[in-house]
Amino acid sequence: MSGTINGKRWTAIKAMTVAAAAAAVFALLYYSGVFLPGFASWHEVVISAETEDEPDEIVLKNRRLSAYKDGECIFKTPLLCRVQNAIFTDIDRDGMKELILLNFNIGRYGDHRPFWVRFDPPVFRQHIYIYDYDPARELFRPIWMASDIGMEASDMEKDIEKDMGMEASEIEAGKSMGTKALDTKTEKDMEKATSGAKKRPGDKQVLILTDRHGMQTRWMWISFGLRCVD
Ligand SMILES: [Ca+2]
Repeated sequence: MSGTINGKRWTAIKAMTVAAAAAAVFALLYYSGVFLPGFASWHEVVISAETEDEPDEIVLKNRRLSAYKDGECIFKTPLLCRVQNAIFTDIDRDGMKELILLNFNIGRYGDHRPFWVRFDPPVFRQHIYIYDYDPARELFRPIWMASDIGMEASDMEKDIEKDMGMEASEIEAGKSMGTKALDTKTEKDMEKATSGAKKRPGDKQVLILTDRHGMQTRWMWISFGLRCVD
C-alpha cells in the first residue's frame, strides 16, 4: 500500500516536473521571439550621421537597435523589444530628426502603464515608438509611444507628401493612431509642430505602413501624434 502511494506521489512529481520544464521551454521560445507573427518584415539597418548633431551611427541588427556617438553606445533598445524597422527623419517638422521604431514589445504599455490599468498581460504587442534626439546631452528621449497601432503592420517606410491639399486643421479630424501612453511634448512643442505644418506645406514627411494583406496607409505627424491621412 505504502509502495503504491509513494509510486503515485513520484508519478505526480514527475508529471509536474515535465509540465514545469515544458512551460519554461515555451516561455524561453516565446520571449526569444520565435512565435512572433510571420507577416512581420525584419530589417537590418545602418543609418550614418549627416550632421555633427546626429549620432554617428544607428544600427539595427538581430532585431535590436543601438546608437553610437564618439565610439560609445548611447542608446540601446530593451532586450525584449524586437525592432522590425527603424527610420531617422524629421517627422514633426521642427528641424531635428526623430527616431521611429516599428517594434514588438511586451505588454501594451511597458514601463508607462496608466494608473487605471491594473494588469497589462506580458505578451508581445506591436508598437510604434518615436524618440527625440538631444545632441547636447547625446541621448534619446521618448516623445510618443503608440501602445496599440490598430493594425497588423508588416512594414513601414518613409515618404514625402508632395501635395496634400489639406491643412493641419483638416487632418486633425482624421484617424489617430493608438493610445498615447506617454505624453512628454510641451504645449510649445505642439504649437511649433502645428505652425510648422501650415508654414511649410511642401515639406511633409509621412510614414507608409503596410498591413499584413499588403494594404498601405499614409501617416503624418499632426499636433501631437501620427494621424492617417490617406
Ligand atoms: Ca523633428
